[in-house]
Amino acid sequence: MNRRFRLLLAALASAALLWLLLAAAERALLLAQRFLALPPWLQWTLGVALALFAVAATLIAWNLLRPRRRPRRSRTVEAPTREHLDARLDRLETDGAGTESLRAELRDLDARGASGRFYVAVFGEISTGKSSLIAALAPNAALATDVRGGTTRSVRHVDTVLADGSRVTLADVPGTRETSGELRETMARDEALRAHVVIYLTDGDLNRSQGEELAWLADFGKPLLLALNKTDRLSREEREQVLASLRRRAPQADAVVAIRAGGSERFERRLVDGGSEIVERRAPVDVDELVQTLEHLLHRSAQHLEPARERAVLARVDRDVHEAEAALRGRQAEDAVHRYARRAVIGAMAAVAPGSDLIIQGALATGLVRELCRIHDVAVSDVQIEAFLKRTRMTVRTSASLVLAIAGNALKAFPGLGTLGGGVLHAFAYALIFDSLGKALAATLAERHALDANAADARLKQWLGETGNARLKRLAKLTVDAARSDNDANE
Ligand SMILES: Nc1nc2c(ncn2[C@@H]2O[C@H](COP(=O)(O)OP(=O)(O)OP(=O)(O)O)[C@@H](O)[C@H]2O)c(=O)[nH]1
Ligand SMILES: [Mg+2]
Repeated sequence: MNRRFRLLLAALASAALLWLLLAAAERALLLAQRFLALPPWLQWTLGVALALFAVAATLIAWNLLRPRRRPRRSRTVEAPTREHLDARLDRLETDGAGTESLRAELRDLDARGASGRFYVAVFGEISTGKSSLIAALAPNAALATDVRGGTTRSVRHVDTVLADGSRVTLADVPGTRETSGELRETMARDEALRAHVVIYLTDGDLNRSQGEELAWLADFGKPLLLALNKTDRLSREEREQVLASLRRRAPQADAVVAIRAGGSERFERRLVDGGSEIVERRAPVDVDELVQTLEHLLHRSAQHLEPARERAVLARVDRDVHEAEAALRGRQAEDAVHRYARRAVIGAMAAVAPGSDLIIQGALATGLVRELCRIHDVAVSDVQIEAFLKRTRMTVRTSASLVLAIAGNALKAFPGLGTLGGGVLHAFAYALIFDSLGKALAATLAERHALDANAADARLKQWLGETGNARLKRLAKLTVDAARSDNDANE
């Protein structure tokens, strides 16, 4: 488009706009004239209606357009009730699973709740100055600090009284992100969950993993104080920049403060002979702002502190109970599969004339399915079981030659099997089939919490062809043991 043409278009558009404005003005004047010509009572009614309309429109527009503040923190972590957890722990104990560490965690929860003390965990990456901060807050407690990362190896509690008289127990925990310090990191995280307030320490701007750690802590909904340590290493400008960045990147933190928890400073001292020497001494600490903020947080949110702490601990115990339940179900399912595979072997050995076709032994297979569903708390009907077994029978039938070939190889590989005489080929094949069926179904139930025939059947196909040496050896032993015990019982 050339310049002249664009100018012409602009001129036309301006003229159109002017014409529209004039038309609108004319209309407005006309309306005003008509309005003035109205009787006063109508003028008032119309005026009030127009004013109400304007107020309502403004309110609606404000509601739609006003900048929304982000909710300060996402309280996403949910925890079960204490009664619910206790009942699940009781059930685990009845089934012989160890629960002592989880019971101890709950006892600790009660003890801290009853103590009337505030628990404050100092959390952060290694060498950010956690132990130094605790030493600054409780000067009489001896704590090790070291320039080498990873000084604090276990959780340590230090009691102190704040200026306002609050009785506080500070927890010094191992630093996170230490090479091969996973166990200590778990220790630190668990302790952070047991605290009323967490002080998250950093000695610079947040890196990605620190950001994730902070978000994880914030999800438990307890007060979170972000402290920038080692500010002596920063100029005033740098310090303000880092603080601003921390506030921006950690909106979940209730407060962001700058501190100086320790370290040393070097200075040059003039000697009497005119010379000089470099002297190193403990640097003065500056944690006043942190202490004041901590006192403020403790008292401002006093009524929320214990519930949030309790919720965090219960959520963590819940996660562990869940894992313990899954592990227990896994063991129980394994036992059941072993038992049924044994019975299938005994059944095969006892058969007068073992058939050339491999068909899953009906009653045993039904029993196995029922038991695995019971272990996994999955309700199933007889019809569902029958439909599932019908399908697996087809799969076993189409895999029969593969299964018999595996059994044949096992007979050669494990000489003990050969001594069992006739029927052993089928006996081993049944051990393989029941083991595969049990494993496939148990894994599917654990994953889907339902008897999903498609998924279980797909797994069954895989397991039937699985010929790892350890597996075949285990099944050979199972076959020999079952067959021998059956012989012994018959003698
Ligand atoms: N310059 C300076 N150094 C500090 C400051 N606070 C702590 N340090 C030094 O940082 C190093 C680590 O301090 P620690 O208190 O051991 O750190 P930590 O976080 O407990 O370390 P881990 O227990 O290993 O995770 C030590 O050399 C401290 O002297 C500070 O404010 N300024
Ligand atoms: Mg330490």
